[in-house]
Amino acid sequence: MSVEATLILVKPDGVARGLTGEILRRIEAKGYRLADLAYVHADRELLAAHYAEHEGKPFYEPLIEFMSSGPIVAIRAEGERVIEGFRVLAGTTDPTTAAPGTIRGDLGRDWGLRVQQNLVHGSDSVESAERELGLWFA
Ligand code: DAT
Ligand code: MG
Repeated sequence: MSVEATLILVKPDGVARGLTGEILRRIEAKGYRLADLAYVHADRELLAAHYAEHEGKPFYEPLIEFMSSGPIVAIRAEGERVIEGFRVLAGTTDPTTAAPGTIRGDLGRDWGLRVQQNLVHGSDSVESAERELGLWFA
């Protein structure tokens, strides 16, 4: 048994498009528990810490700008292997090629922008989850 906690974000595009409820529904339907939930206007400092691994990449600045463009819904989700499980629910990064049945595959749009506006974030490892939950739910 390996009950884990992960950080899920409904990004500004998801909130603006009115998809928060649909995304929460999919998380709960899978059997994960919504252990904490917050409506956040993220500042640059939080976003820089959150996306530190991507600093210097061509999409970094547009990513930070996009993530600060509107409110985010931050979720602490808990469940058996939820870290990997939510990444599977979310689908791969590029919404055009993300598999149908996933959040990004079903609902994501390719807007032709410099950064993928792909609706959700999910931590990618136990270490990332601990670090990111500490940032968003300090
Ligand atoms: P993920 O969100 O699937 O974990 P990531 O951590 O590699 O993907 O990148 C963080 C975000 O940055 C991603 O959700 C969208 C954006 N991004 C990543 N790679 C990109 C690329 N090649 N072009 C545009 N945006 C990108
Ligand atoms: Mg990532």
